[in-house]
Amino acid sequence: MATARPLKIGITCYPSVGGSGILASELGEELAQRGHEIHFISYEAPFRMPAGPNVFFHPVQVNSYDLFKYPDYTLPLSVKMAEVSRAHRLDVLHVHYAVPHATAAILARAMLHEEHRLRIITTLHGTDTTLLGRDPGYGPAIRHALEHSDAITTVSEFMRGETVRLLGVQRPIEVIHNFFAPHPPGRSRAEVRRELGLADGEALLLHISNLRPLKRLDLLLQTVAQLPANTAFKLVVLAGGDPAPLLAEAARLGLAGRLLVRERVSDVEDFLQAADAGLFTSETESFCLSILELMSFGCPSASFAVGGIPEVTRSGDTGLLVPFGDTAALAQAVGTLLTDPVRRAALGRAAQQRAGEHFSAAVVVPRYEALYRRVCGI
Ligand code: GMT
Repeated sequence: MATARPLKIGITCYPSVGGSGILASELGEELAQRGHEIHFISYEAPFRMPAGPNVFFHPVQVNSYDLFKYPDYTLPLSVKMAEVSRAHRLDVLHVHYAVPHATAAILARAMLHEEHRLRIITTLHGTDTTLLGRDPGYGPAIRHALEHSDAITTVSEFMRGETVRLLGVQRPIEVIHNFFAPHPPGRSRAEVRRELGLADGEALLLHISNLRPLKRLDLLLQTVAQLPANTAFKLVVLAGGDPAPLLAEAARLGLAGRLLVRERVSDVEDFLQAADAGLFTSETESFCLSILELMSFGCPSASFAVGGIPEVTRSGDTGLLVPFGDTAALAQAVGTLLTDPVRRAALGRAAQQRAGEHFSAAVVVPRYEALYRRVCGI
């Protein structure tokens, strides 16, 4: 039987630290390992962009002009998308996060006319629907780009529902959950804990995020402040944004001694394997990749049950979820994770198993490959 030919796939994402860029980079890495040719198109190489003989990066150059009050990225991006698609005969352009990537892709396809039939897949990741989808200055453009994409995917059922509700999209939307394919940690658990200055018996409570307002770091600190004073732990925050306000607020609450912040961490697996529990306090999350990352290392998290999080982790089975805003209940959940090693281990084992069964590269990446082949008819 003839084997299907490898595909030429363009990927556009935000290159900075953030779940959609991380997912897109890991997808590119997995697809390249499966023999496909991957072309990343963005203003910078993605934060976790893989290296390899069949991985290419095409930077988008944005020039600045005095006549513009606001620099424009959409047009140079669309020109680069068309150029790369034409030069490399891309089968598919897979854009992660609709704004402005999906609109630029539709424009690129229009610029190619009949000379090259480019298929566009748009994956919605979160605030491209839940925040910008509500904005009258963006909503109609997002809806237009979705209606003209060859396929739309969302990273959770929650996101699919929000996309229909907020944008009125009538076309089929396929839910393809996120995956995580951990790289082997570079350092041992003991080395990481030593580097962080953790004492023997002190638990590591991990929070990973870009620190934007919707992560509700006020509630994170309020939760930590409610833990009994004799709980031995440090809160380690891997920050993808400016940590100054968090540090200031922690100092104000007398929590400075509890908090350790690390910025632009690329060896995330080192910290994931060293963590005892995760803590997340977002007011919304389409998925929450960080909870999955911790699950992959057998580490349970405590979180508010918002957005797509209950699709990722099952409360009482693979983690602990409480209603949004109830910091007392969340503190109690975190306290259980930090002080009950038997419960923590049981939740962690179930979390790792769930991550492997539902959210591994082996399960998820073939679904994207099947989608690419379906829209291309090959
Ligand atoms: O939509 C965003 O806020 C940005 C995006 C990102 O780039 O980090 O985050 C979203 O995508 C991630 C990957 O699919 C999800 O794990 C996050 O839950 C989601 N963020 C929100 O929904 C707030």
